[in-house]
Amino acid sequence: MPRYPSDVLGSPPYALLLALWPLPGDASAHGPALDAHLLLNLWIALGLLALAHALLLGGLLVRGRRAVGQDEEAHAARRLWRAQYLPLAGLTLLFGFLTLRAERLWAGARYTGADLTAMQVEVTGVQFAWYFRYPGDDGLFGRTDPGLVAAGEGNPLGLDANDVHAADDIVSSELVLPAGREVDLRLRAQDVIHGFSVPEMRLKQNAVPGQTIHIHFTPTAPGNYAILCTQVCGLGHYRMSAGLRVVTPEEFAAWLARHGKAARR
Ligand SMILES: [Cu+2]
Repeated sequence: MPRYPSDVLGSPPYALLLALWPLPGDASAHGPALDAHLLLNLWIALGLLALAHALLLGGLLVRGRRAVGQDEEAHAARRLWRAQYLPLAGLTLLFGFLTLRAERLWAGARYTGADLTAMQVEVTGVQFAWYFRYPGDDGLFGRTDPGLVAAGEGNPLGLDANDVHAADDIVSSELVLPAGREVDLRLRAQDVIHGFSVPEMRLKQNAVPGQTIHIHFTPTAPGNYAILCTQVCGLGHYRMSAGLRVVTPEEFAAWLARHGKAARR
């Protein structure tokens, strides 16, 4: 099982860079492509840094000489093109290419919406905890009402017990997902803006009060991962975390059945 993107990319320069500064392991289907793009950016920046120094050094040692018969003005214009316009045009093309590539990778893949078969899970951020809701056997989320929120009485999301779709909803403080299946998360916040982040899944998205924000991904590697809050959301922000447990589809079915029964009791 590859632990670092370098294992996937396999080339010595990538491996060298990552050995010095390793990223968290990749555990989602879209992660390796994002990592490869990040590393491409870093290598290009490193190359440009080296080139800039070489040019500066070269400029100090070798002064451009005016060709015989060339007048001063034409010489200055040539220097301007070579020293400013051409590098600027090159950089513009380079940054345009990197931006378009990033847009295709990130915005294109992340915001085109999940497949219709993706599993639905609602994520709610509240000072200072994360709650995860599964729709249960009927596949529909029940109604919630802010007036019914009572974390101390076991109803942190304010589920309306009179709604027929609410009875089988499963609310958990741990996010459990099956490996290899796409999941569509709907992010919500009860009080202030929270930041949902799972570094190993290469996911980071704000949860904003009054909005339902979708992010989708496919976890690939079973294991335990930390879910962090990346927005300073109050005095207890430092302890706002939860766990993501990626399990096999069989383990997930067993977990869901166990919690489903508990929810209906
Ligand atoms: Cu928070």
